[in-house]
Amino acid sequence: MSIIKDDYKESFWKIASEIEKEIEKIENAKNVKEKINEIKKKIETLKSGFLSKKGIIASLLNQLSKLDQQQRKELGKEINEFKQEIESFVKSITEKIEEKEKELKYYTNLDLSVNYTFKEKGHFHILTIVQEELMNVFAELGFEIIDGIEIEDEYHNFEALNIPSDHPARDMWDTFYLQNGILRTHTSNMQIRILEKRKPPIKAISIGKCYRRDNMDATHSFQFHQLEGFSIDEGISFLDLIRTLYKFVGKYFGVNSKVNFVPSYFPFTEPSAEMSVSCFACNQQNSQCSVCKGTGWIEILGCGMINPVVLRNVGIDYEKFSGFAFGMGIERIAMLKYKIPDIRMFFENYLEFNSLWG
Ligand code: FA5
Repeated sequence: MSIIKDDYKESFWKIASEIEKEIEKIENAKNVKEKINEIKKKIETLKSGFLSKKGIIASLLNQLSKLDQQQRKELGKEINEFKQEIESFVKSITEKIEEKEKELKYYTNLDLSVNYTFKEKGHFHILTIVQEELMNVFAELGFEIIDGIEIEDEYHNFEALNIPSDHPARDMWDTFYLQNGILRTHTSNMQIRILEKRKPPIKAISIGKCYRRDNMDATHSFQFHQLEGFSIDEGISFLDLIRTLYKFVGKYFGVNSKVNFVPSYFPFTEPSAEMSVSCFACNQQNSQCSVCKGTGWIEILGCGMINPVVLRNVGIDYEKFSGFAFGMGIERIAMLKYKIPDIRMFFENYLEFNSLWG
């Protein structure tokens, strides 16, 4: 025979497991502090209901006096075991809720504001500064400035520029292929994009990032910036191109700078040339120079007269209009102007380097 009715045990463990569940989900409560207080009250009610002087355990123990010695011994043991279960549950659940309370205090007292006064102002990266300078020079020379896009399709990056898919020039302009296009290899795509919308006379520049499969060295990177410029009108000649580039060099590098033109080849210009500026690192004195590779010259741009095939591709009457175009590497220009010996310095994010232009 047992004087501990199953109902007592059942109702104790029912309330106990409800309290445990509530503690597990306490973080989801709208008001955690209120929830903690609510649970603490439930624990107190449970404790006094079972363990206080007028509680269930006390009343069960009272009933023992009516029984004989043998029954008292057996049932007394049973009641004590139940009492111990209750006490150990109350102890562990109280610890848990106190722990939650401590966490709550810790997080609500956290001061997440930082008392910090910025001593140094931010400033533009040297490549941004150079781009601004170049825009100003070309604006003075009468060029308008038009924004470009970096993710391009093969038609605008190659085909419209007279570089069909089997053309060997594609090898030197190999690039990164994306699901929705390619990363442009040069800013010459903007000649096509702009001329699809605008008709001559037009004189414009466009600046932006380009990407290539090139190996890194002092003057090459797989990611760099170019400035594309072009001018189309009736009667534009190669002389206009040379004059424009000389004016640019004089204004930007100074009138004493040495410039060299060599014939070159681009499918989208005919004739074509490359322009170099004398090497700032060795002043043309070191046959082992790593910057100019001992040539004394640093190539900064490709240029030429726009191929009539390109004009035809964008619906311009190539018998009436002619134009020149050029594409220069912004990093190379910045290296020359600010005597920066290695293109990698632009991208390595060394604060010491970046802050030189602060
Ligand atoms: C071109 O990209 C032609 N689109 C330029 C052009 C435009 C020619 C209009 C005619 C008419 P090229 O691949 O040579 O040409 O690159 C032009 C300039 O970009 C180079 O002179 C150099 O200054 C810079 N450049 C090219 N490849 C790299 C590279 N991997 N890293 C840094 N700069 C580069």
